[in-house]
Amino acid sequence: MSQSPDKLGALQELDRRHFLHPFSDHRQIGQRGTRVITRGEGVYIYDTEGRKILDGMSGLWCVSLGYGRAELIDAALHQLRTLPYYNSFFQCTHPPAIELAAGLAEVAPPGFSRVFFTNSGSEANDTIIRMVRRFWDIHGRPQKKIIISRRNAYHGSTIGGMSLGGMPVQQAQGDLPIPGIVHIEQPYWFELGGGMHPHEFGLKIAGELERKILELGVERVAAFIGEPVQGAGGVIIPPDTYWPEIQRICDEYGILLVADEVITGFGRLGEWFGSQYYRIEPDLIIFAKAVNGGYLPLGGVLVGDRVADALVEEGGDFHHGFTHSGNPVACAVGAAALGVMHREGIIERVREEIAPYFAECWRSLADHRLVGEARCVGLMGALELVADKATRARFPAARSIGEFCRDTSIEQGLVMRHVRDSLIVAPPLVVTRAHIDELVDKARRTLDIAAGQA
Ligand code: PXG
Repeated sequence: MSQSPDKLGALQELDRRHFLHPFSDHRQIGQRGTRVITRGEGVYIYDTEGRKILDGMSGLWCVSLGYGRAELIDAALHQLRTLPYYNSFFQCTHPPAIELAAGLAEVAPPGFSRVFFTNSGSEANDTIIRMVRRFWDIHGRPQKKIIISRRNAYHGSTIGGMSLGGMPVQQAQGDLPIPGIVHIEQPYWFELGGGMHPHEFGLKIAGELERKILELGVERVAAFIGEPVQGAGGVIIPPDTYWPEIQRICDEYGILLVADEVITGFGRLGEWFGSQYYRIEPDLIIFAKAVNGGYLPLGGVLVGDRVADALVEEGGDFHHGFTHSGNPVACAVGAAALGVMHREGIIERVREEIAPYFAECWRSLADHRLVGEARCVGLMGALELVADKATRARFPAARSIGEFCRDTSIEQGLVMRHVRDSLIVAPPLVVTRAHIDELVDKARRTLDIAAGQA
């Protein structure tokens, strides 16, 4: 499937001239060119030069069932032929959205029976800003508007999603965050924990939520939002004490708890939802990406009964929705993906077999001289790259060792992503032990090459 150098060059040139890429420095694209991915099969992607690359990031955390799944493709084709589009406004509905909504209610934690569909995680996060504010309005508490989020969170790229996120460099473009969103510290022990035991650190950071609620006044606080494990922020795995304390605080002050499960949903942590892994009981769950194996744009909000009852019984018209809310083709693929997850016991297999094997192999990288920490949970892993293991000192900022490793890794035939000076992976849930061996071998080779240059 490799293409001639001429064809590749022509594609890259058209790309450079016409395609404004998301989250990309276009001058760099112009200088370094792009990798043109043409095909995917199982857990591998192929580029125009015919190179076979293990997809250690599941696309962008979404292709959880691998590429080329006949069940998903057939479901899309069948639905395209039957009814490619109809809306779900104005008392209309259609079978794929109904079937997927019911299927999601079945796998959601207890107390979730309703779903609001969007096309992306970002739109789902914009939706919850309106939904939690609407919830408190319905309860006669219109002054409860503030949503508390965390630094280094990622909740999407729309104005609402980016405001909820906690990445100042990104927020500086477009004068964000919007009013009514405030941020507290993240549970990033390796970076911020110093000499503190992780348990003590988890409690301390969670305690910031309580202090912030008291500072703002509980009568103004509507909700807290967090990713069970921060993904784009660098696979930040909270200490065990963190989520129970956050839950206690949300319960004590009666504020809504929103779990953004765009990455942790649908088996990534070996449970249907990361909330179940951490035993938290959110009021709203954001999903997207792996809901339909990443084959088509689809996201949404699982709406817990506390909020759904208010919206449904007392709320009247909720003036919110998108042309493609519950798109029939995207939903049909979602229903098919749930079917695959059930039939093949994908989630149980992650929990019982593959995640423990991944943990054993991934953590073995901790002995490498560049690795300050090798952490993982479910099928998410991160390596902290350091110049000095004992002091956790980083490399000078001018040398992006993370970016060097990302590029080297692709040359070795493995997609890893870098976040600052860490490397992260989130392979498809269908990886075998042999794939994990390959992933860890290639990651080690990458580290060796980087160490040779360091
Ligand atoms: N919430 C979370 C937790 C996410 O990870 C979104 C919301 C937004 O979803 P949409 O579908 O609007 O993109 C995300 C998306 C990265 C990367 O570099 C991560 C995401 C998106 C793009 C890049 O890791 N996550």
